[in-house]
Amino acid sequence: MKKVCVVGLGYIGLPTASVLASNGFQVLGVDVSTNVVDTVNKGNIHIEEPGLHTVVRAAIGSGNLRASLEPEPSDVFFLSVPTPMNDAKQADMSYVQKATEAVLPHLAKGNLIILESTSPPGTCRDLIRPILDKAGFDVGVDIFLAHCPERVLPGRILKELIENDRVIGGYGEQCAAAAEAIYGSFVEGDIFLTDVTTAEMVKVVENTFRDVNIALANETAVLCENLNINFNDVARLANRHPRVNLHTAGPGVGGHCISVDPWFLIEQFPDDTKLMQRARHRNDGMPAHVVEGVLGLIAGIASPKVAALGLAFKGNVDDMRESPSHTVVKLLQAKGIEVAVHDPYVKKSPIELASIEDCFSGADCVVLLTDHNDYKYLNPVQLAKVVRTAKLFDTRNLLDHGEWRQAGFQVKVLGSGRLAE
Ligand code: SAJ
Repeated sequence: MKKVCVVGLGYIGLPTASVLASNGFQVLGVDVSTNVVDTVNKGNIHIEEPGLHTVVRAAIGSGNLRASLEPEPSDVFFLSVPTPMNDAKQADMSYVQKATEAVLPHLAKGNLIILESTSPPGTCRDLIRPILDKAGFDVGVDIFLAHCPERVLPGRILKELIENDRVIGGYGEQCAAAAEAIYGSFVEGDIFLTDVTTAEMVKVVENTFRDVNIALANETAVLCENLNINFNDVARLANRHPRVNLHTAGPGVGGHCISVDPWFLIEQFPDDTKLMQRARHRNDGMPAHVVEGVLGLIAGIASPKVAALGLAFKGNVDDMRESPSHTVVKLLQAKGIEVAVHDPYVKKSPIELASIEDCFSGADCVVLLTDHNDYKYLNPVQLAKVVRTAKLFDTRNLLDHGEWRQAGFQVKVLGSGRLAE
């Protein structure tokens, strides 16, 4: 049975460690947080993800998974640590560097190191390899190094961890083959082998592809508002073309992936990434665009109150990182507007959260910011009785607008110039 050490027990590391453990590997999960280590050792979890608690509990119960603050000698070391962006929009690679240094004293010839963290192209070659070189290892000969970027969607992590295709970049063919043997034991999707830097680029460009396409949707939505037509009609009809797939317009792009990863390329190649930079700015500008729409709806109302629905970066998750909904609320508050915020998923928030009743009570404009499914079941007839002015701005095209109009609401949809269509 192979012994595996997973460094970093976050959204990727913990599911990976527990899936490996349930596939017969003897796994040590390592984290710098005592709270995380204690929680996992009790069979509990510190993050919200459907199905994860069951898998972790079973893995701990089987004795195949343990958590610790320190790595131990192992056959395989996974590095699943954050690669955030600093205020200067540069990748902060200090966690990857520290994780590599932390496993160094436990490495032996023949071991395999797999970087899973999304990283700027060149990280394995220019950051990890020199650390291993300095410690006297010959990478590709007596130590194997591979990059296998995670690709899972929050909310569907366990399913996608097993079903998604994987790209494995090796520091030479032997490294890629060694990593393939590990992933082949639990991945049901296809596995493709390449070199490390190609694998790093594949991951970053996947998220950049998404960012640029969402920016195109958002830009088209703004044009549709000016033309007094509806973006959602345009997208629905354009997408009947076999090679067109307009993405969904909205209040912006959040999360710790799509809004961050393009900067890894922009930072390295500022002159050759103008398209990516324009896309980032378009998406980052959407919260201010939403605020303009809200201001238009409440113009002329004395001491207006806005009811904001949703604070998470996307529907049905509790994650607020880089959330455009949060930015909209902050921008409105900075203008001195009273905003009551509701989110059924977010538990810890820097902004005070209200119950749905308090949120709507006396409101002059309801702005739907996050596409949580729960909001589809709101009763506009009841809510029309408690608001002061019945106005709705749906920035996600989520609600049944006919129903809300019938209940007396004036309805604005992001990407549409028309009111009360
Ligand atoms: N969004 C739109 N319009 C769209 C799609 C998304 O405005 O058409 C917004 C969402 O509301 C959200 C943001 O974009 O604010 C990102 O959401 P998402 O669900 O598209 O993606 P993430 O950030 O949760 O996960 C992404 C995934 N990458 C791709 O789909 C290419 C996931 O597979 C990656 O594993 C993950 O990034 C990651 O960790 O890199």
